[in-house]
Amino acid sequence: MALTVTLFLSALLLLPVLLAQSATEYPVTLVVQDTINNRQLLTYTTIIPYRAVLLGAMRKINQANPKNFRFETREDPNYGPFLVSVNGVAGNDTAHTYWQLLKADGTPTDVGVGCYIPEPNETVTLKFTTWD
Ligand code: B12
Repeated sequence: MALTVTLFLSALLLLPVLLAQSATEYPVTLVVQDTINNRQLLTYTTIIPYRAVLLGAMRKINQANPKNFRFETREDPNYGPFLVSVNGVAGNDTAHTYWQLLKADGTPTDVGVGCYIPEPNETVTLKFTTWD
């Protein structure tokens, strides 16, 4: 009996937390940086649902600004979507260029656009750069 009451009370206490999580939306900002082609730094902000992935934020930004923000991905059989191009600028294997994904602290994400979950209010940078 005591156990049942304890379980019931615990569930009751957790309920507001669960409801708050499912209703939460937050802004994320996307910066597009391409110093290789001397392009102007571009910044976009959108609102995403709780723990949505970066690709979802990019799609929302594209829908809101179809002329100013467009991108292409290629499906990798193992790792999911690979970001091939942003605003018409595509990575190139021969030139060793690619679009790198950087977290707010400037370090690269350890997963691609289809898996990365931005933090609330995080600024993620898409940086056109080279690999060695
Ligand atoms: C080389 C390499 C790259 C090169 C690939 C270019 C090239 N032509 O060689 C470059 C520098 C472009 C690269 C980029 C990134 N990579 Co990388 N990469 C590797 C590495 C070291 C070897 C891949 C390889 O050559 N395999 C052998 C070949 C024969 O197999 P393959 O299937 O043909 O390989 C292709 C895929 O691996 C693909 N690829 C490489 N990285 C990534 C990342 C993602 C998300 C996708 C979808 C595909 C992909 O490119 C390879 C060549 O075409 C692996 C780690 C490892 N040791 O496996 C990480 C690895 C695959 N990369 C990883 C990551 C996270 C990235 C980035 C997202 C990093 C970032 N924050 O920017 C970016 C991709 C961004 C984008 N534009 O979408 C992760 C993927 C983990 C995951 N579950 O998502 C790995 C496993 C490393 C890690 N951190 O653990 N990568």
